[in-house]
Amino acid sequence: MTEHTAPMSPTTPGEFADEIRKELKYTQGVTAEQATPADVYVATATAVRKHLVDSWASTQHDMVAGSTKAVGYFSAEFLMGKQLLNALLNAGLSDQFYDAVKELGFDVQDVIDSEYEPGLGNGGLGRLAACYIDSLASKGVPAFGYGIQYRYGIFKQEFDEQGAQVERPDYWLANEEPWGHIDYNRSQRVNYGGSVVEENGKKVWKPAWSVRAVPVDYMVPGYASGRVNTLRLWSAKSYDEFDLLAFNKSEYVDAVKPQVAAENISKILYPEDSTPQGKALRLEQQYFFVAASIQDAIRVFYPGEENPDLTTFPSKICFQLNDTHPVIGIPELMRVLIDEYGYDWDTAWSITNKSFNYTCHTLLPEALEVWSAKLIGELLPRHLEIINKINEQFVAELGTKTNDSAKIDRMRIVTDGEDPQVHMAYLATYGGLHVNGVAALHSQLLKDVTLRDFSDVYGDKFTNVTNGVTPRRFIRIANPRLSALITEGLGTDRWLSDLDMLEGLVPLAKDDEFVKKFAAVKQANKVAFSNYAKREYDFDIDPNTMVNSMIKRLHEYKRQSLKILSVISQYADIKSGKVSADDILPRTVVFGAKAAPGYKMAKLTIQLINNVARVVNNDPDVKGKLAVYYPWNYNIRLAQHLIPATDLDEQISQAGKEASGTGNMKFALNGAMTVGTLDGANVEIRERVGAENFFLFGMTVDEVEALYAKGYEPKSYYEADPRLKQAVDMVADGTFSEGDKGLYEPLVTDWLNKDYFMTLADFSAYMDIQGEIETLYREPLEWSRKALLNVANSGFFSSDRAIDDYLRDIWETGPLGE
Ligand code: TH1
Repeated sequence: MTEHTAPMSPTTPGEFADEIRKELKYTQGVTAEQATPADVYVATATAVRKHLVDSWASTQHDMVAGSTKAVGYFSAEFLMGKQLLNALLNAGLSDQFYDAVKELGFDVQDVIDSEYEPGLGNGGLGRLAACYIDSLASKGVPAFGYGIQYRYGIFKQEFDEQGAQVERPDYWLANEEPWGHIDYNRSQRVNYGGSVVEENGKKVWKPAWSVRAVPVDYMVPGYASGRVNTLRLWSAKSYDEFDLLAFNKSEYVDAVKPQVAAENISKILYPEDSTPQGKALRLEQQYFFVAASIQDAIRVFYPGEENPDLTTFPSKICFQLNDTHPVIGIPELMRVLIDEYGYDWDTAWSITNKSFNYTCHTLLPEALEVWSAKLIGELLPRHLEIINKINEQFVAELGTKTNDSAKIDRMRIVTDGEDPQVHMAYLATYGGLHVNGVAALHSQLLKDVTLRDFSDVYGDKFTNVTNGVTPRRFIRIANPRLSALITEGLGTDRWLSDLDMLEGLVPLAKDDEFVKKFAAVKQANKVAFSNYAKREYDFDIDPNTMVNSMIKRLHEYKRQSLKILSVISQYADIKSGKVSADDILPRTVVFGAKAAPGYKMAKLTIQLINNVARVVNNDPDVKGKLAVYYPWNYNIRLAQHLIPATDLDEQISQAGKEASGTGNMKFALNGAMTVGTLDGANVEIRERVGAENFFLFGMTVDEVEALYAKGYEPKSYYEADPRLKQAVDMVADGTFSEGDKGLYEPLVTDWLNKDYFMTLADFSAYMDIQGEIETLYREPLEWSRKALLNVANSGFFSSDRAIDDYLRDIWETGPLGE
């Protein structure tokens, strides 16, 4: 496809209004007069889907008929965000939609707001999967996203009277959900439990129970590609008891028990980020979607074939493992090939090895999934046998490559001893062709530290793909004002599918008039955000202050505590009169973050932030100078509103802990300046936008390592910097807990005695750079010029570029028909 702008559908606004009316009448059963905005939303969604259906069918047809290898993106999370505006944009119906809805007598915002945001992911990893399937479709690469349609997504976050996080279930399917198409006729059986017996010299798995995996299909329309891919999310349903009895030959009551459990499999998303839970249900989920997806891929690419030649499988589709969550797919494909299609071990291994690639998203060793062999054996006995055999083969192979037996021992996929454990990252590294990290620094650290032994032996497998984000959602839809200005500056909107074109804005950074327009866009976005925050949260945000945002999961390594300690210090300085009123740069600090429900320190940090906000915002002494807001339930929608309005973005994790980050990219692309450490993709952002356009502070990875080695004593930093001492003391003395000195005791004790992520060690540097930030902000034109250079030089961080990297270095495929 060579067309660059979204193909404008020939549909006129009047015709589109008629289509919506028709859906209201024939699908919803209401007239336009009776309809609510929610009805209009559903009718519009149904109408848009009809515009996409032909391209969807032809994409699938061309994929199966053609010879272009497809990509199967296996991910336990897809954090899609709302679908309506994205579908309209890619169907070329955005303008028609606005006019049609007005013609029908509705408010466009009300219609858009009627869509409930699906929360089928925790954070960056799930959102990355959503950006990648958008880019795959926009490039015309045949691809499936494969995952789980959880009935409950990430919890809804509320704050109680004390400012503590309360989790509420997110039953997102309570209302009509017009995007997912349930396809009962293409369901798959997924088996669990039981035992393995030998029959005629063959291993035969006799499972104890099974689940029906029903696909729910979501169209993934490409931007300006004419292609529509599929996101296939599996939903667990039980088989009826008759079927079960025939299958299981057990007693009725015993028989239905597991079937109740069956539907639990896709019931809830684990609200964990970076720290896996090791629960049996989680493994059931992982196997559930992976097993269904592998069967599905065989069905799709060998339609109706009894005895398909699966040696061609790796030329039809390759699977990307989004972190370790789908790694059980490796032994599953082995099982399918050997047990169901009769291939010998070596042939099966050769097919499997070519079919998988693995992306690692973390550096925290404790975050690499490890399953007890006992648990795997109970749930998937045949898979445990296969994993053990893979391990034997692996250890033997290692013996030919190294004499270092200690190293071989460290690398075992299945550990030795009483209670053997299975290392999923090791299985993925050995079982697939490529392993990649998600930013240059991260990929380097994977090779040097986390997977060092593996990179010694299998160095060729290791590569980097720096993450990216989709400019359609995160610039075009989130920031229409900036999009219009970019298009004006470049004289075309082709940048939306070729983001490197943003470089064309570099010369315009010298043009004061253009820079002023850019500043005006930011100001208008801040006003819009202030209105949004008023409407949604009843916050009174002053759009004439610097908007300073920190949005991401709440995690100690991300160091929200560093930010809040600095806010406290600033508050103390204003109150004590240490800084004069004229010297204060008015600032609004906005946090957005959910904490895993069982993560005590993270939850206490939330409570601290909320109470700092309460104290600061109610203190007349700092009014107009400093304000702190914590909109609850941070999600994609809030991100889309806040990012375009942000002046200063916080990326302040301890160096060596954030694998990449993707929020950092979204902010840079929307013209925020970043204050950050040399961590994750910050390193590459700074390289590209220029060191002079990035506020760098803090220790490097090497300095962090050296300090750990030397023995880190956080208390010495507390004693050395009076600003830090004062801030910590205020947390301890009850200033933010109505005098209760016990509330934050666990936080204070940790800071002073352990502080594993070295918040205290980086505090002084962080405070010192605030001066630089404020000096620049007082020069609005210079600030905006630098912010514009952030936009102009961040085209690299498009998910389209990331997908190009995957296509070239990992998948070795490309657009359909090329
Ligand atoms: C995140 C990483 O923390 C982040 O740095 C990165 O930008 C993002 O992935 C996308 O690559 C991760 N999210 C999870 C979630 C789970 C387990 C591990 C990670 S790493 C459940």
